[in-house]
Amino acid sequence: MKTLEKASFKKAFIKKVEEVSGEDFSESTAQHQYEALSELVMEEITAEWAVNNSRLHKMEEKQIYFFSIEFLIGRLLKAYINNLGWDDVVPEVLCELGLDYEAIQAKEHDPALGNGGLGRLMACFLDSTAAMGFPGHGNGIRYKFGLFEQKIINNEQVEVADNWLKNGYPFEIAKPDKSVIVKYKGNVRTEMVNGKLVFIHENYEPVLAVPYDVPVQGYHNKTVNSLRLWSAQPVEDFDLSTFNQGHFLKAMQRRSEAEAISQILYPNDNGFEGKQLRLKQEYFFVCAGLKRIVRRYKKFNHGSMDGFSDKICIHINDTHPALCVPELMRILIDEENYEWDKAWDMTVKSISFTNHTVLPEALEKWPIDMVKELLPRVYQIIEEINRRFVNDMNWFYPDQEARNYSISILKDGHVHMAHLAIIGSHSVNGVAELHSKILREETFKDFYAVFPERFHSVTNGVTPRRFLMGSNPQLKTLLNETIGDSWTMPNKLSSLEALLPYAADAAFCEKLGAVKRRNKAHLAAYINKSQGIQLNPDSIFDIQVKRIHEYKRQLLNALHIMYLYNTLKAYPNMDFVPKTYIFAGKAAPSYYYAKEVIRLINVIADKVNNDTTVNDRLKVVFVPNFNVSVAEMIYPAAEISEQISTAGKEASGTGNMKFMMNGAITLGTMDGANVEIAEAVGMDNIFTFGLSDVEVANYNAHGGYRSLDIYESDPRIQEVLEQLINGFFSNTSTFQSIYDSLLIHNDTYFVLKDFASYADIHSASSAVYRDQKKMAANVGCQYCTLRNVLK
Ligand code: 26Q
Repeated sequence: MKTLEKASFKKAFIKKVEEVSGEDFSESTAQHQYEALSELVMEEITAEWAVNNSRLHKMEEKQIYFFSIEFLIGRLLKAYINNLGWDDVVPEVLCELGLDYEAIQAKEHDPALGNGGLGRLMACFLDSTAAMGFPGHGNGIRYKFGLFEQKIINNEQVEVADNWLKNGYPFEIAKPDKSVIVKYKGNVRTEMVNGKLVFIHENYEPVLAVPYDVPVQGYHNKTVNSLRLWSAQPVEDFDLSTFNQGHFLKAMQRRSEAEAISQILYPNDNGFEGKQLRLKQEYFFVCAGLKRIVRRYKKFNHGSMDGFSDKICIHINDTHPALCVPELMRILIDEENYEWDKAWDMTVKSISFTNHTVLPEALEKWPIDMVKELLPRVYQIIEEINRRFVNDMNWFYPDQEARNYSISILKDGHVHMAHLAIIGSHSVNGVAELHSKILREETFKDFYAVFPERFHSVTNGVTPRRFLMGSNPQLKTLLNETIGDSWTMPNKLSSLEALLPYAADAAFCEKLGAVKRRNKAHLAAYINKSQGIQLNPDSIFDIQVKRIHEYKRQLLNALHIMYLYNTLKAYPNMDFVPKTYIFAGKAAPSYYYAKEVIRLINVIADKVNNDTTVNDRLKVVFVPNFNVSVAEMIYPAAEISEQISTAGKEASGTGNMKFMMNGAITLGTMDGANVEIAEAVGMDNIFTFGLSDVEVANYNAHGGYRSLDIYESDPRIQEVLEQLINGFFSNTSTFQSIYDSLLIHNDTYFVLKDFASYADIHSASSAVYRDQKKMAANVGCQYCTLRNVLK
């Protein structure tokens, strides 16, 4: 890496600001400064990017392409500056010029091209891949509108369109010359050509896919990979003057239908929505991405696809890109003239698949008629894949009729995308040990019986560059001063184990506490400024931030706070460790119940925060518009990380890891990657509670448990449930649907069942906190867990 020379950078920056603003430097705004800094960064990166791209074309190394319908990349300016090693010079120069680096960074609209876990995981993988110098690239959609912005109005979530491109985006390069055509609808005709049956897709509706590339810069190395995002456009701009009235309207309709494909990200997380537009999106980036990869490979290999699977990995992130399987088959058979068996072998060798959820309502299945109409040739291929697969199964397992039916791709009028993905991949993985076990033993057990060698477990990881070094610079400095900086190198996070002896070092623990205190004050200042709520930075910051979903059980946390409030009111003089409960997260706009939970949390916050009798001892905050930038501010300020999903439901969780690497203690169920966190830190350094996945499964096998039993036997629960419907927290409204779900619909997510053990573990955690020394040692111990957290 070239080191940045301070004086020349300062000169170049001033010049650039004047270029972008057309004004004297003294007249410039933070927006101008942001644009100038971004341009300077891009100039540096693009030079190296070109070198990387030409190296890539030589195919010396195997290349991986991550296909994902979401990439939740977060802001890039600071990440680029840190990766370039400019983080010592840039802030200093800006400071000398009297500018505010944070304000400049805040001008970057945080791209929200994902919902949560699965989209953010892809962004972390891209970061790690580049940091380790591997050639790996993303392939996705350039949504015009990302995930909605969340406002809280009258305690409720209100969605506002996320027009993230309105001021332009400085970190992308449009490559219209690399556009490709994606074909929808129409019909397939067959013809004999030279004794061979060929398939001709005709009368289709073409859409132009235009790629925009975003550089993915490695950490202190020369690697620059690419995230390619496709934008949908009409194939040609019609010469409107030649159209009569009827054609004009038709032409305009075609235009907006094409543009609609990349117009908006579906805001559902862990929930399937079977809309045709979504299926169009799925085929759109699959078809466009594969076309360019194939074209590039053939150019390298003198026009032949032979050897493709030795050089190219296609990784599909959940089932959303599962059409890669039939689409690659279509290319190999229809366009490259391979025989079926050879094409199938190449396809399966190229493709691998990660599953991210076991919730039945999130598993994708598309009505056969919809797939047939939208993608007639692709559907024929799916049918043939299925026909051959079912034949094979019946041949090898003639006595397994029920199982052979259960694993087919086409059944009950639907295309089952997970089945397509498993059958078409050489590798299938879950995202934590427990989740992979559930895939093998429950969700995909019939596939596991047939293809045991395909199943793997790859526990998720998160990038420490963004979520520790970038978001918590003071902790980074303290760690460097204490054990040196070898842990900052890619794949060397386990060097943090050198901290273990310092868990008993009072001076170190004091410094660690001081860093935490500053991060808490920083978050408190943000909350005070944006929401006008004053927090006590000496209270425990107990934080739950993630999408709002019944299985994640924000409700359990909320009910427990209601109970604590009731206790404080009843026993005003009790010994109580002050607590600040912080929530953030978005609910899918159509998920009524999740939105009711948001409303409940805000209603509780209003009541508790305005009650002067509890004041400094209990505060509740719902931070609006949780996104990557807000997350980066929240994790470093946490002492307790709430990871309280119903056991067996959270595939992995990655927020749990981000909290942990900032020294928060996990309070959670034995679910997802919490299990591995518990193993790494030891049971003394984690607060676990609740039913196990096996206990939950046993109850479910017998129709659930009886929530009324708990209600009848626990007065704390009786009180809070009655408060949901008697207007106690808000005299204008009640929470009947939540009450009903718990008592009438028998509490599917075991909220009441786990309440007592949740309350117990909270009071145990307060007891530890009271003993500050123990707490500090505990925080120190967290670092040994990092061996689990990737690269
Ligand atoms: C499907 C069809 C139509 C519309 C939307 C969807 C859809 C969209 C997003 C279905 C599922 C998702 C997202 C799933 C997800 O993010 N899962 C999370 O993945 C993380 C990374 O592996 C895990 O850590 C989390 O546990 C898991 O919930």
